[in-house]
Amino acid sequence: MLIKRRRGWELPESAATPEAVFWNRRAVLKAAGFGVALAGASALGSIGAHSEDAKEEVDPSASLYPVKRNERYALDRPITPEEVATRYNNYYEFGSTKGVWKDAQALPIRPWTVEIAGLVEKPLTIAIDDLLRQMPLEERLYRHRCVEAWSIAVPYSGFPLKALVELAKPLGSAKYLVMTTFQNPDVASGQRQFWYPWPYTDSLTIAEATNELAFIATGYYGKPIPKQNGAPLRLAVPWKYGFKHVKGIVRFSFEESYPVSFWTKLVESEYGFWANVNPEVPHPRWSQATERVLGLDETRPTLLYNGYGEFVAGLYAGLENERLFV
Ligand SMILES: Nc1nc2c(c(=O)[nH]1)N[C@H]1C(S)=C(S)[C@@H](COP(=O)(O)O)O[C@H]1N2
Ligand SMILES: [Mo]
Repeated sequence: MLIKRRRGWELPESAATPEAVFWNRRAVLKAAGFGVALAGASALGSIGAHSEDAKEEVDPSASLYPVKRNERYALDRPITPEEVATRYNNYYEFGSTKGVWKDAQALPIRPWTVEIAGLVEKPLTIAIDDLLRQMPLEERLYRHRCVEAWSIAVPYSGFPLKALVELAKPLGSAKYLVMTTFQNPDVASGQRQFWYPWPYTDSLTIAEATNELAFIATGYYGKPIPKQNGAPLRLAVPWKYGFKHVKGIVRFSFEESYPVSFWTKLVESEYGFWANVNPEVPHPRWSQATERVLGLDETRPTLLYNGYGEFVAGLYAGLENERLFV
């Protein structure tokens, strides 16, 4: 199994702010070139960089980052330390504990193809690096609120989901966008647990998918997004609970109706389709009024739509009788 080693060009996080890490990395990469950086990793690492490890380390999208930050999406709290956001994860394909980051390193993320299918003018299968070249990349700071009542605030890089919808050209009959995670039980031990309804899926309405906030994250903290956070691409819809944020996406399918999602299949009473954040609507087993902010020793009041009402509340006008919040 692969063990995470610090790359040669990374400073210890404790020695620098995230921004300093970010700029130092740029400078080192530019001056030294990637090959030298890898040699550094092998010298530092306890495991030699034999060819298999080296392949694993070189993400072909690394040179795309960092990308320019879009300042329209501001935070009301500090950015969560990177070592917290990348070491406390939900990714049931690799187990049900928060420490799945180690096991997630076994997932191969190249080659990786994304299928655009269903009710579209032109179904398409595209390699992730070709898709990245076509999409308008930017960085956004988003809050992320898990239904388990913890939250983080993180810099995602990626592109608006709307850009992918425009590439797909859905037919008028398409009402939902269904996203599906990879299926690879050889490397994802959780997928050998037959009582889970693999593969992981979740869906949005087309109106939600084309809302400006709906984002496909391909980078994290100014670098390619780590495997445990959903590499090479994952959804970010910050007004909804975390379980809607499908990781490791292999398929975007435009449909007239949506399939029952992974979590809804497991516990229908606890995880519905809309899953919008609302402090006043408790989970059947706990309150959603407050959240534990990871990395800060702090509890904060949870905000309606996770604080993104100005962007998304209009999506739900006329749907007041639906189960919008659990
Ligand atoms: N494929 C897949 N996607 C997933 C999950 C999962 O188990 N499998 N967990 C979800 C949940 S509950 C949360 S809170 C977020 C966590 O994202 P993070 O680990 O990057 O913070 O991923 C979501 N996406
Ligand atoms: Mo979650």
